[in-house]
Amino acid sequence: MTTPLHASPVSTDDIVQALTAIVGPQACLTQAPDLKPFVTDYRGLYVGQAAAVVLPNSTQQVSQVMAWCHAHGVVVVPQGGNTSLMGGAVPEAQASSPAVVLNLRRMNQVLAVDTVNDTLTLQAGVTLNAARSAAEDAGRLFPLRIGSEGSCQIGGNISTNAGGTAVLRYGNMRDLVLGVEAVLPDGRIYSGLRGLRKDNTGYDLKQLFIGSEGTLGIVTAAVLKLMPQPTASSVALAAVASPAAAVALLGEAKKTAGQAVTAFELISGPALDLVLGYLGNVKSPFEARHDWMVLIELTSGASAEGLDATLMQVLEAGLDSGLVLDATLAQSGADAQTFWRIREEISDAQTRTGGSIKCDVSVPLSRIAAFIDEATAAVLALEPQTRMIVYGHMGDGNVHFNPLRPADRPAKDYLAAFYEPISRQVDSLAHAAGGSISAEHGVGVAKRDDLSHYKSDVELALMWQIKNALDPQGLLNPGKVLPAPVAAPVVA
Ligand code: 2HG
Ligand code: ZN
Repeated sequence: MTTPLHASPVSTDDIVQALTAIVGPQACLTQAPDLKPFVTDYRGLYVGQAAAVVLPNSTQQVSQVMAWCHAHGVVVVPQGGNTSLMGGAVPEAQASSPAVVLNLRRMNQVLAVDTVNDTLTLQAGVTLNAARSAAEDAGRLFPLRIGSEGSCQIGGNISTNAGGTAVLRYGNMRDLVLGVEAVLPDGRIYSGLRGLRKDNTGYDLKQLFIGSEGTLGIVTAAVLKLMPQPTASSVALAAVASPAAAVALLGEAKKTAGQAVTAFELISGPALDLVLGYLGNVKSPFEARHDWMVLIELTSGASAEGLDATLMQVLEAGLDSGLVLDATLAQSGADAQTFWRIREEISDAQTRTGGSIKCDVSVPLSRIAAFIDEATAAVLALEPQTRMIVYGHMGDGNVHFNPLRPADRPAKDYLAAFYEPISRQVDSLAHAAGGSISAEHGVGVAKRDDLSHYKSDVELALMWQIKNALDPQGLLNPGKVLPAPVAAPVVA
């Protein structure tokens, strides 16, 4: 367990005075109404407390804030766009000492675009949308694609190793980062802004800051990989016979279209019903109601007609073999956008409805269909009226398995009765199938204690050893990711 070195914490006034001297009065917020959006998570489920919010405008300022907080035993919670679904970016509610939220949004400069090296160098507070636009302006693609791209920031994408809808083709954020600059808990700056695709000079230190959710350092800038921009895309929605049929169809698509398969998203019947009800003005692309659908996107540098023909070939083979029950190919960019809108608004439709139990699991593709069947049966055995909102990035093995309250049951009652048993069942079935209980949303507070059931003692001890090596006082984003430490050190 980490112990703050400072027995008597400094007062809020001391903190505000010192941090104002570093970032300036406009960039040090202290009034309750100003603090509120920074201490409340995106869904309003986690509300913490902070002495101040600082908005530094340079790596030097971040470094000075961290050095001061380190010297005075003050907790710092790094924050980007505050779009975490796991409560990872807001301070704890029951903190024993005042925390400072350090939000990176003023550090929003694109620093360099190199179209020979195919790299984009930017500050951590650039939104994903702005990063994608900067790439596009240079005739390149930055391929990370997630629903919150208008507000989430590159620093947050890095520290949570964000995934999304194009992982099948391009990988997670970890696969897209070449270099990182990060400020350590004691204020030192790790300068790793290198744009190299090969660098075997010992430990790959940037990986410490990717996916560690701001518990080891604060990412302040990065060098990202750029890709060639596809010139054509083809999108279809297909109703499939079952999750197993969806997996088989993915195999067909990969066989026929190879690398061009960019996205392969699963949508359950109840998920489609929910999102269409929420969108109101969008019609179902199918005449009949189906239990399972997939959205398939192919992209390439070839011609649009050629790509449509390839996707038709996949769908026709699926229809012939009975995997596909019905299919519709987008006839225009507008159609494709509507198909994507249907998929991307499912999450908000759930948030708006309230009372969904979010299980963001991944399972090897070879076992994912059996997992979905088993987990569905287990949930319905607990509450047969549950709406099975099951969707997500099936192409990379990631399913958002989000059982939703029955329509006539208040969210509070449903969550009180079923949150624990349902998430435990779903997570343990995913784990038993060789899967992960958090595929792309991270751990934050929401899944922190669950890690102790699903990680080995060795894994947990190593995580604590790394945390203690970088942040021995436990001042950086405390209460996130790491469950209470194992009692005794693990001896090999
Ligand atoms: C998505 O894929 C996001 O839409 C959100 O990862 C998933 O809300 C969710 O569970
Ligand atoms: Zn997702």
